[in-house]
Amino acid sequence: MKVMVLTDNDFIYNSFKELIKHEKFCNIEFDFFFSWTNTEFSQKYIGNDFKSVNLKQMVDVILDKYQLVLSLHCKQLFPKKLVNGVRCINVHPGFNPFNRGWYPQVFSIINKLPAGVTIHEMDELLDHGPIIVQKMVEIQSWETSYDVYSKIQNIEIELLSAHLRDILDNNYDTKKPVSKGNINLKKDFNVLCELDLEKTMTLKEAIDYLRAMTFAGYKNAYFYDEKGNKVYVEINLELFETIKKT
Ligand code: 0FX
Repeated sequence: MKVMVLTDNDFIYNSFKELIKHEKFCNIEFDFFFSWTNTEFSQKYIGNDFKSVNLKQMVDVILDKYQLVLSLHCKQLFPKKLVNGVRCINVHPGFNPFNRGWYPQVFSIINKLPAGVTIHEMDELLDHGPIIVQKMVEIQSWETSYDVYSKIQNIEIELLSAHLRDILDNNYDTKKPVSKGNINLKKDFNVLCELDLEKTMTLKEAIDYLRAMTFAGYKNAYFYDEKGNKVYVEINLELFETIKKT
């Protein structure tokens, strides 16, 4: 069996390669690809068996060659002909159908909709198809987007370890998402980044907003001061004590 694996995420790429070293995957041929727009990977993985692909241009070749396509954080939209022509499975860092689309945990911290991981069959809509397995992750009051995302990535690998063999064998039941849910796009995230200093909210909402925008390594939230200086904002939260519920 030939499987196409698409990923633009280093952590998942490396963890997945470790996972498939297990003997139960020895009869499967995995080919790895990243998006043609991913310039960082094209420099990093030059001469490697991890190659760039433009899905739109390669649909017929893919349909001819592969029995399964795995999307492990792939930045390209899947063409309709592809999702309708071969079984395509998506590992999504969100709890479908809530906050489908970009950066789910950012929006979950703000709008309190469930966060987690969903592995699902892909259909023509974004992060939408029949659900194979999903796991919710609890967001604690002191956690930033980075903290929640780190937990989510570990759960993605945990679910893949537990279910990959069955997914390859098409040996699973699916359930329909409970509703159409909601979608956030990159532009919605960009809107959140520009802080409106005149906006009124409770301090609790303000802390939630800022921790949703805080992710180590990225400058997200900002404002312009009265002199026109651009100022980046992030928040530091430190857990002092966990109170055990009796
Ligand atoms: O790979 P990924 O975690 O996932 C994103 C989408 O959220 C997901 O729905 C889609 N299926 C996938 C293909 O793309 O994206 P990332 O590695 O660019 O970002 C990871 C996290 O980093 C994100 O959840 C929030 C944070 N981040 C990222 C960027 C680029 C920021 O806080 N600021 C940023 O500018």
